[in-house]
Amino acid sequence: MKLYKTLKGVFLRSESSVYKLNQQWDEVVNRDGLYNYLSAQTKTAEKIIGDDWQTDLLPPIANQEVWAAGVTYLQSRDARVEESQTSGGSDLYKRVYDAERPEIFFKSAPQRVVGHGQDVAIRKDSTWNVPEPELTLFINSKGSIQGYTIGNDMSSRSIEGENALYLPQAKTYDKSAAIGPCLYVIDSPISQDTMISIVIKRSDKALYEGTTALSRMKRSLDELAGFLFRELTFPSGCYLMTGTCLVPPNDFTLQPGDVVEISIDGIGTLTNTVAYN
Ligand code: DO4
Ligand code: MG
Repeated sequence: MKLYKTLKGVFLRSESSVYKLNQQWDEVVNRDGLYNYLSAQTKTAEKIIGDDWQTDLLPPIANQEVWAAGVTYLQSRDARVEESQTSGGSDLYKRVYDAERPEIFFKSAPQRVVGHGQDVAIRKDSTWNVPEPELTLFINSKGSIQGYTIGNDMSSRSIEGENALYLPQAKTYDKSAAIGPCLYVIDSPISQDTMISIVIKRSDKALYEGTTALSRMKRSLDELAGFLFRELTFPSGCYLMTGTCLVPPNDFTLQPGDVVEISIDGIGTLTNTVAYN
């Protein structure tokens, strides 16, 4: 089951049909048993014919903050150890990978988030910029994972590598977080065999491609959600990006006009073009 937010409202797509839900986003998503609720909606909601509902797609978000976990895969740890050699920060990444407590940081307020088909941004004061493809959890206000989406944790590696204390500037700026195209709701936890892939294109040519399996993550999804909710409340639920495993080579940096396509099994593809703010 997939939930979409558009300028015309909230739409539910089942295997066979599309339905319009006459409720606001937060009211639909923030509940226990979201899958069962949506299944029930397919019996009563208005069925939509045609594809017009898909125009004016918005990110699947209303009052949810976006948070992110980091250094959850070995590849991310190794890339950051290398990038922070000269700043003396390398040890931090080794330690956090092994520690009981994960790295979790605030990524974006909802109004800064972009969706499928919209531009993501690179900072003008950064020389090394990458996308980070991440399975992203939707967690309801009670702390229960109710759905999944695709996230792009756009990052400045030059700013992060200069000093680990610059992390908020490397990670949080207008249009640095993309999620979408939908909220994917299933009746059991997402499979560990789920594949995550990325293609970065310049002038229609693939410059970098990578694929990984969710099973390579060091931590469990419940563990990450549990740490986030330890001392924080989210009245409308929240999103949590779960970290990247796919890191382009060190000589690669994004340029305006590049197109980033991130695909996750079951959810679909999130496509964004890179631009300056
Ligand atoms: O500590 C740096 C950020 C890590 C991150 O965003 C990731 O591993 O995905
Ligand atoms: Mg990340």
